[in-house]
Amino acid sequence: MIFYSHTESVQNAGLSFHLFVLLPYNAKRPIFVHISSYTYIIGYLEKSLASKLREMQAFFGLKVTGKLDEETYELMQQPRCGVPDVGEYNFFPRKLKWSKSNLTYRIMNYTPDLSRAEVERAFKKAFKVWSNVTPLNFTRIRSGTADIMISFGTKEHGDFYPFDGPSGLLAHAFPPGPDYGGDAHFDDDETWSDDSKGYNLFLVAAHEFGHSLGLEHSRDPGALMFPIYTYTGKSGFVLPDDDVQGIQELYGKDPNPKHPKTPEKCDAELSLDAITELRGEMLIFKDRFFWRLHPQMVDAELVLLKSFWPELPNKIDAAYENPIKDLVFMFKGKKIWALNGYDIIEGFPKKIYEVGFPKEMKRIDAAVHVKDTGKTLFFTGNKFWSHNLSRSAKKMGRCQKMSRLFQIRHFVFEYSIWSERIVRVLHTNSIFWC
Ligand SMILES: [Ca+2]
Ligand SMILES: [Ca+2]
Ligand SMILES: [Zn+2]
Ligand SMILES: [Zn+2]
Repeated sequence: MIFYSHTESVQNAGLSFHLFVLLPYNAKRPIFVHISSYTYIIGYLEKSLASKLREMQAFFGLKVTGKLDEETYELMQQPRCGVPDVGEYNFFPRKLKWSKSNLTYRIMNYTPDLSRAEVERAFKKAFKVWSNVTPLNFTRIRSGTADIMISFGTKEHGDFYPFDGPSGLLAHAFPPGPDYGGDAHFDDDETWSDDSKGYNLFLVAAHEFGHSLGLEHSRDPGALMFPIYTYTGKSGFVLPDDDVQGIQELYGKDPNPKHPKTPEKCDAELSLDAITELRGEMLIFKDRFFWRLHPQMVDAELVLLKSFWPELPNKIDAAYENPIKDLVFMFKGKKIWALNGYDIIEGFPKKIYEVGFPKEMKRIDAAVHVKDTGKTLFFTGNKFWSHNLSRSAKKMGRCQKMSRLFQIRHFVFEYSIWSERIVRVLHTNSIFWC
């Protein structure tokens, strides 16, 4: 036996462990051994073939025989990832993960099957699969040591996990750690493609990088981390939920998701885009949605804005109702829409300067129609206008400075137009009875 290399030193339950890779002369695979300052060896030896087969059969939901029966043999012939499904890494009770969120990768060499640009695009896209749903960022470096070193190789390629010629094992990757931790290797005896021919490099890479980030194989046949290769189509790859759950368990969610979230009405951080009444109901706008709140109902109904008004933009700036005319006005940027129920009134959208606002005005922050006076108040920045849109479009009311308080998020200010002061400050959620 020889010690191959010292790969990492980790803190676990207050003890410092060193991980060594032990190589018997006849071993096809390294055996991992724990050595701590207290015990020389907390042992682990290569399992017998029968027990390996039993684990594999259990993993794939086959009949557990411990024998190389036809079903198991067929499964082993399928193109697959070379990372063991159950085995060496499971010896460690902890989850391996990177302790930083900015990771680097380097492409060490290229396959002759694709152009360099295609290879780079496939890897970039594969990293994006994971950075889209986590706080992780990946940067490509062209020299030096990256966290994730990517290479193509055939047969024995320097890590004692030899590849096997065409098909069978396609690739493998090491879990997070120093040295070869995180590194991903691709079998260049395969034909790599950017479509359905041979093996799709992007798909295999996205799977392998899952291992590079600390994910193990999934038993979910729909998951990207399922060990058997399945081509899932040319366009629009969507990371399955099982993988999203897995990676977010390790790294948490993306703080700035590009995937739109559905707002939660009782979220303490809730801020709203606009509120208006419509034929006795209150409509509360947020992003792509609005809540309908009927005066007799406690529970607000959440609806997609486009399901009511497909032509309207999402995330509107302001809205108000003129109940006498049965019209709702909505604002976004320099545009204004007038709506009668589901219908947009002819001639709209108009530009806000066409209805009397200054040309340089970029947007309206909020609007409220006061029934008792028939006037509408428009707020923008720290100013507000009192105005009657539908009567005299060109005649603007006086412009006044208002309290800066109106700009604080998460709160609603109840302002009395009679006493001209704020009478109540409420949490935004209070309109939903949270
Ligand atoms: Ca192979
Ligand atoms: Ca590495
Ligand atoms: Zn794998
Ligand atoms: Zn390798």
